Amino acid sequence: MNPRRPYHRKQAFDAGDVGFGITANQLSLGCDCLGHIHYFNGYRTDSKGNPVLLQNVICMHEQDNGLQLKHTNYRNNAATVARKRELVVQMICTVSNYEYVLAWIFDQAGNIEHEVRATGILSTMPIDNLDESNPVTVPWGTNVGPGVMAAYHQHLFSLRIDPAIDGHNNTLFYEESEALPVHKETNNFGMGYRATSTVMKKAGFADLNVMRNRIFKIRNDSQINAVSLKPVAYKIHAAPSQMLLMGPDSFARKRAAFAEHAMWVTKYQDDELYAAGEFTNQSRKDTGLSEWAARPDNVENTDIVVWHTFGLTHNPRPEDFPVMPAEQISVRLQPDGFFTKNPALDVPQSTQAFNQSTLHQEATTIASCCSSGKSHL
Ligand SMILES: [Cu+2]
Repeated sequence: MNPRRPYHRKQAFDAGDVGFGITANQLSLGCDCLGHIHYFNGYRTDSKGNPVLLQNVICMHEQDNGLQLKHTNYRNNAATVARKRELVVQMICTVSNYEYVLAWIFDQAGNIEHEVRATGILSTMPIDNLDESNPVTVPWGTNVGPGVMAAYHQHLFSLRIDPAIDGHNNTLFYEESEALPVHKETNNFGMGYRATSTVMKKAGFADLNVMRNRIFKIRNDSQINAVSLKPVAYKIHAAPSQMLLMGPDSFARKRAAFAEHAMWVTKYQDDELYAAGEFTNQSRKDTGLSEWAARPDNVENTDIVVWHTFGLTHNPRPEDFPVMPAEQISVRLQPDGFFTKNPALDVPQSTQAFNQSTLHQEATTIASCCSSGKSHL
């Protein structure tokens, strides 16, 4: 998003133009994942359509992510505690200067998280900032080194969700929370709030609304949860993000309509897999979501596809250079009345016999270096 020539031409579809398969790292033990690891191979096609084996492009491992649940009975101090153990399925793609680390993370409470990490090396341009008496800065970039400027830019991702919530006939809707009107009989103290639901009946798009806590959910109207008495559903913990900042007449905008709105819903069609259309290389207009979401399709209680646009408005920091600490962003799918109780209740309790934690020996160390032999603790 450097406004000067020739950078106005630099608008990459990292997945569509370059490809995350062809740039996938071949992973190895000890480098990218920790612990007990299984690797999956993959294939890409060469220019003649022949399969080319890519070894170890996907890794699967487990990781500990703190507590899954805990409660201490304050009357007798008895505690129930289970750790949050996650299954991580991960690939890493090197797209020229940048690395994208893409992971699906499954936990034992039914959550499915898609995490993106962006790391690697910033795209930089020369800047004449070497004369300390005449410092040069620009409003659309950050000086990250002597003579080196990194322009502001955005990374926008489209997460395609082809849901089957207890079957393929699903509905996308959003829930908003709002204060109940103060009313002598129903809300005399002004304390209450309620949730309203809006169904996406026709193919199209919608935006997020943090001030109304707008939460998108996918439900199956033919399957009623025995406890909540509402249709079974999964909610989408969207990643609230600024949409594309390029102007309406810019080619990037014409080529990437998906980057204008956070949530899209289309009726399922074979071969509609890529948000900006199948062939993005040197495309002049979007042949993806802008066309598919404009069809007057009913998307209520049918086979739908939900697309979530999220990303990073990345105004570089000097700390992002020369190699960038990973920026992390994630979208989580969470059961919402899909189960009848906490699905992690059968996770074994966390115990010292299993965890084998060890005690930090700080007191001993200090005592041993004290001439008096007394601990300062
Ligand atoms: Cu960036």
